[in-house]
Amino acid sequence: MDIEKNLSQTLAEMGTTLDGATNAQIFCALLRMVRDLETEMKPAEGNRKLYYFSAEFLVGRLLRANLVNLGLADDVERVLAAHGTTLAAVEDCEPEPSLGNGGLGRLAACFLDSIASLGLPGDGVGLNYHYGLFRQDLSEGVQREEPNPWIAPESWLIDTGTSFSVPFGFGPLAAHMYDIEVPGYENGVVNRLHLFDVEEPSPAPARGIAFDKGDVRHGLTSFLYPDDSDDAGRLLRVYQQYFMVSAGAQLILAELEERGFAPKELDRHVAVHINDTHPSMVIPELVRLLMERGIEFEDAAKIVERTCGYTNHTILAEALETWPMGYIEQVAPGIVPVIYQLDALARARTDDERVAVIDGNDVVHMANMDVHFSHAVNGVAALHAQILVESEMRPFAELYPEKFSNKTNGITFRRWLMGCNPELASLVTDAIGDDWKRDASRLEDLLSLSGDAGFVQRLLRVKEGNKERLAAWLRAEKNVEVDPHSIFDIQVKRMHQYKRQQMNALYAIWKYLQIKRGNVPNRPLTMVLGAKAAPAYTLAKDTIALLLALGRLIAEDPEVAPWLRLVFVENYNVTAAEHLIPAADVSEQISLASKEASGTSNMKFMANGALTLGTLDGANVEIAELVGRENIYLFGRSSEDVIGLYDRCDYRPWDVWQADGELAEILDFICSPELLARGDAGCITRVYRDFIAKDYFMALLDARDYVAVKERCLADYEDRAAWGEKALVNIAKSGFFSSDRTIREYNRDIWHLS
Ligand code: F58
Repeated sequence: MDIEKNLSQTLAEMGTTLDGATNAQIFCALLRMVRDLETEMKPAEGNRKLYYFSAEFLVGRLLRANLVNLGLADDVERVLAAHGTTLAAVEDCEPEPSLGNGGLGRLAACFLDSIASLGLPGDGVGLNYHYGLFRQDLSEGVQREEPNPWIAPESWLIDTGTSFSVPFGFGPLAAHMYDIEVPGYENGVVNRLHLFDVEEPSPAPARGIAFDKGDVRHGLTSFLYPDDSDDAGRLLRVYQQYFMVSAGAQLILAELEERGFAPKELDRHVAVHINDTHPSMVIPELVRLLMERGIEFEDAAKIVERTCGYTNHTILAEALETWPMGYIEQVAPGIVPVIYQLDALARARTDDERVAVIDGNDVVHMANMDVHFSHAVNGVAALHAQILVESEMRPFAELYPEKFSNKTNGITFRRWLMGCNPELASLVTDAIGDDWKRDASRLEDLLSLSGDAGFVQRLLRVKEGNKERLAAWLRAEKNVEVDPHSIFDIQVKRMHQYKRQQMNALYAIWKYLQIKRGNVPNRPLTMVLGAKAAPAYTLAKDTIALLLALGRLIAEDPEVAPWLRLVFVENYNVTAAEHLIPAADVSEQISLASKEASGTSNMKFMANGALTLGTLDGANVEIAELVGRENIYLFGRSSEDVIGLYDRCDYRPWDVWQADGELAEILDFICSPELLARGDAGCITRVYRDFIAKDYFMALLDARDYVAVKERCLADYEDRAAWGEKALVNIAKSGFFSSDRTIREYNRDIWHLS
């Protein structure tokens, strides 16, 4: 197509020209062009259709992703260059959809991309949050949460004009359906992400994210994960969940009928996937709707079990949702009798109380309901699936061994290599051709360039360019200066104690003290962290305060600042990740072994040529197997050791603090006057106390090994040729982590779409 002509026409309608238009106007013209093209494309077809239910779809900005998949990104870039702008500048006018939180939501977005790219019939089902996950403000040295409005007058949302009536306890509420189109990679397919919304949404609160949680009719789709520290907040989450699944289930049955099939044929023509426990009520809702259509309870339950699959994303017991039956009675009385019947059915299969759907306190265990009434249950990395089967879900795995499997997570290389690192993508293509764009496993062809000093040099130069660009972006967007010649050591992910950003803080203190003593490194180090903390998670917010204070202390110390920087990137999101990941030298994946189900940033960093510094946790285990021990920096206790320590209640941080003088010095520095003076002393002191009194995720246990291995890693950086070789192996082996591979496995073992 003639892109220049198309854009010029649209811009003329807007009263301007390609040369005279602002980037914002060009963005609108491109948005309209893409939407027009996609309206003419068709969804994938097949005998069975997948509905992927998820509370989050962290899709990221969509302009570039759509252009890449339509095969137009390079042409658009050329046209824009001829008119004095760039795609990067234009896409900066696109607000990032605020529809997700972390890995779980980003995984769902990668999956939609792969499902469409593989030409499989499958749509996403979620909610259209207006102010989404909060925007993070760090200007006062602590995290403050602000609304994150992202829906502009012209956006990717398509009003379908369709709505479904959701039968809440207080009466029916219309769920209006908006769609975002999901094009496959150069295959003419467009699937859909369906986002349900209330008809009259509340305006954003003037400041902060506190709002009237009782005003469900208007506020239901305001925020993702409304504060659940009180009953109103918890109830609102149940309202959100039932709204999503009831509307989604009605959509499924309407489309089934349109396709000419009877409700009893649901399992033959539909696959439903439950992404974590937020959509679990789709099970009783589908049973209820089938019963309304004349199917007996037992048959309906069987049909639904054969239709549904469930993915678990965590072994942290506190993260497995449970809801008091009283809440469900208030929100969704229609499914209450169904849940009691499902509980009875499960009890007929086993008398093991540990796996009951409803416990003795009349509390519903969502994951338990999922496992009993899905035909497939999976973990998200080999180690995680093994821990599920051997310990966390052992009674279930004994009851239903055939249901359990692993599906190691993946990422879409369209966004996480072609989109965010075009320089590396073209270097790779120049070297091995472009088959890897359709089949990421072909990246292994790069191994034939191992030992080619010229190629390795070019690889290193791409990284240098990306570091320069990141430095410019940080200056422009976040008002932060970094030295592009320093080592970029990056940890970006949700803020959580198990991910151990607090251990990274200990390293920063150790390094600071080393430099103060005259032990300056070979080369400056830039530590970058980015993370949002859940609004009610005090210790996570405290850790942010500690890192901010440390960053200030280091920056203000003229002896240390030339050698060390600690940058905390405000409001970490997909867009920030797209700038940070291509520029990373070291990828921090330092969770306590056994606690990170998989991780997916580890895969993105690897594909972009960063070396992993990590524990043998989640998918790090598979990364280590793929690249070999010489191409990864591993440290810390094994998952077996950690599980043993928990089982025997055999870890006392106080003892570590008493026995290890050097570590005690680092820890005590947290409460030093110079650090306390540079941040919120209350928050910082709480982190200190937690380290010594609790340290539930054993940061002190692994801290020494962490510091030692990190130092070895940073020293290795100086042999640039050897480092480049390691990066090459990492990129070459990253193809395993394509979400296309993951989706093929889901389809082969669970969905059977074609
Ligand atoms: C993440 N979970 C896992 N949860 O932590 C990560 O290991 C895994 O790679 C990823 O899922 C994809 O499988 C995750 O992101 C959440 O964000 C929770 C959602 C509900 C509220 C608490 C956080």
